[in-house]
Amino acid sequence: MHSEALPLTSHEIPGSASRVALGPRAVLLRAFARDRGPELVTAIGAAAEISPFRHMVTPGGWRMSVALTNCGYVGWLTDRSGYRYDTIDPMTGRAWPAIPRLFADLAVEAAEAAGFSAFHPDACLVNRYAPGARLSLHQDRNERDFDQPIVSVSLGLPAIFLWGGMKRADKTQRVPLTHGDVMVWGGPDRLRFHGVHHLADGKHPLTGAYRFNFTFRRAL
Ligand code: MD3
Ligand code: FE
Repeated sequence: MHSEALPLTSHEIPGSASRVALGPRAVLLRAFARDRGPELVTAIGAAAEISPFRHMVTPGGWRMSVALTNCGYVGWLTDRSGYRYDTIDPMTGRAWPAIPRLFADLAVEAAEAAGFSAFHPDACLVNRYAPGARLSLHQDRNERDFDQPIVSVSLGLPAIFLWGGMKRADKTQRVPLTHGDVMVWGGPDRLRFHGVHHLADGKHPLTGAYRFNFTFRRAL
């Protein structure tokens, strides 16, 4: 008995998810999480039953078009008094849900694939984009240790990620992100300005009219 060898697509060949170097310590692992998509979407739904998605307000008084929630020991927040991490979800008055094992495994595997060993995230910020939602250029600097990388996972509808420089006015590069793409950022790239272009209309088989992005961080 023998079976015909089927040609494997790139994401089925172990370790061959295509890599794009976006900077000295910034790497895009195309489709790295694609096979885990269904379970990841289910886990996001379970976390959102404990801490629902909500639109937060920036210190300047703007309602964010992106809805967010968190899992982990601490969650990222914004309100009129500023940006910060907190162990308590202000909407429920209780702890955020734990980071699901499936999420943690993925974060550690992706960090290792990008050359960061011993990544122990204590926060996972989950962003939900509906068509029209966007994230303006910003830096992530509410974490204590900028030597720890950030791992981000994109699921569902595609988006254009805007990747800038060390100054807000620096030219941005447009990077298309699709379902299952994972990015890892560290070292000198950790403080780059970045954002997400307005999400286009669409329907994704797993997430419907949404894009989800979750970012694992070491906040404390
Ligand atoms: C580069 N999220 O939550 S993920 C954010 O798609 C955020 O929802 C975007 O920016 C999103 O803060 C982009 C990729 C990402 C995340 C954090 C970074 C890139 C980063 C921190 C430093 C540099
Ligand atoms: Fe960010």
